[in-house]
Amino acid sequence: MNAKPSATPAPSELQSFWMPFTANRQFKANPRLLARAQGMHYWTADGREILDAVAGLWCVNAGHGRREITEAIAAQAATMDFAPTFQMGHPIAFELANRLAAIAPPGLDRVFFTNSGSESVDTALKIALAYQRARGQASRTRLIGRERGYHGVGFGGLSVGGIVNNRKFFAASMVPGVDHLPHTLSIEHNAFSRGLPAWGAHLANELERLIALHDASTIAAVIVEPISGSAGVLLPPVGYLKRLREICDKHDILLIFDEVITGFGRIGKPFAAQAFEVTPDLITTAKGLTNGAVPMGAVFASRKVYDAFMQGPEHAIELFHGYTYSGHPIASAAALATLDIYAREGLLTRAADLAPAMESTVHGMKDLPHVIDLRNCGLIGAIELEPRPNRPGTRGYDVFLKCFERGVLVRQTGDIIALSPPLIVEPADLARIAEVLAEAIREAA
Ligand code: PXG
Repeated sequence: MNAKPSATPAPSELQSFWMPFTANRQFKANPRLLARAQGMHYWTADGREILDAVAGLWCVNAGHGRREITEAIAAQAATMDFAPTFQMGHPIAFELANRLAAIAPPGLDRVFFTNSGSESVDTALKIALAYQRARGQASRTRLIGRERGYHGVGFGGLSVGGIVNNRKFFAASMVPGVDHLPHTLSIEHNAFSRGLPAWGAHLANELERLIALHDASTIAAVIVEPISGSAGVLLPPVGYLKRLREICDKHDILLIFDEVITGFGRIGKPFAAQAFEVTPDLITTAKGLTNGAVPMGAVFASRKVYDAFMQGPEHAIELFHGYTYSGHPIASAAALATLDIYAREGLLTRAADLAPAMESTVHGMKDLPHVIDLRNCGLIGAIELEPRPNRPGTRGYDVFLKCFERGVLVRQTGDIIALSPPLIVEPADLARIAEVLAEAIREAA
């Protein structure tokens, strides 16, 4: 029942779609159109096969075109297309929440559904603020994010995020009372580290400095990505996340892990919280939840957080927050089918088995021209290139383009190339990615 790929549109037919995070004029003058996908591959509108080294956009963890997911979507659409979850419910959303609770870190078994990572982040921040108020600590209104953090594009996520281009146009509209930890990338100390870098756990102590400045009684929550993806794969130094947890505990501050990228098996456990053995109070997810097939996000909350809301008169709504499509039946069906595949094929832990192959793939690029750092963890990799004088980002873009022309899709952020292949990737695919990337890097020298 595969839909027919649509014919290649003429340039004049590309004008209406205002594309997200894209150089629209450059793209529309020279479009790269994907028309079909299966397994590890895309096919372009003109029929070229492209090896997907980024799981779409860090989301297609079980590979493309999984029949069980598409069938579940079709069956659910035919059975019940939509049903509200405001003062109503449908069994499949409850079933999904239970299934998610079963793979979550211990205690994080309350699940709030959203439609994207950005919505998950804004939901988690709102839960954190409302939680403090619910437990009688209404002065705790401050949120702490991190430089170079990416938490989506809602005003909350932008405010705690730390990517300057995303923030500067909206500078006057940031959520007030936000401060930022320093990021954890240090090429000076950690270049070419394999896995988590050894230097930098002390950077977590900057949280103590912010607490000393603002006072703990004003701080609601700290939010970080266990591994920053969008900013170019920034890894947590060994011991860093544990230290953040200790400081949050000491000062009774909530810790939120944004696992939109690391969730659902990316680094060898269902969640990074489990891989790094640090349990936050809230976890934000999206992407891999439905294998990217239908938009959906989920926020996992601890019992402590959830129970703080479950007081007062029983007829009262406890949290004034939610989306028309929270727990959408079709998204729920897609997520359940996705979790079945993850379980049957062992995909939530497969990245641990493949991590050594990924590590050698990435670190095999050490001697290529202009490579200034290589980073890896689980099935995430990054190649950082030296920027061209006065033209930052152009070398990275050239490498991205040359890879695409040679049939491999990578993700580029400035002069950093990120890799996050579907978790079904085989060593032969990794070898092909490495070969094409090496050629592209040499050519872009
Ligand atoms: N948090 C994190 C950690 C993310 O990585 C979001 C929130 C927002 O999710 P939505 O679903 O609202 O886009 C993200 C999204 C990239 C890239 O190339 C990464 C994301 C999105 C697009 C591109 O690194 N992450």
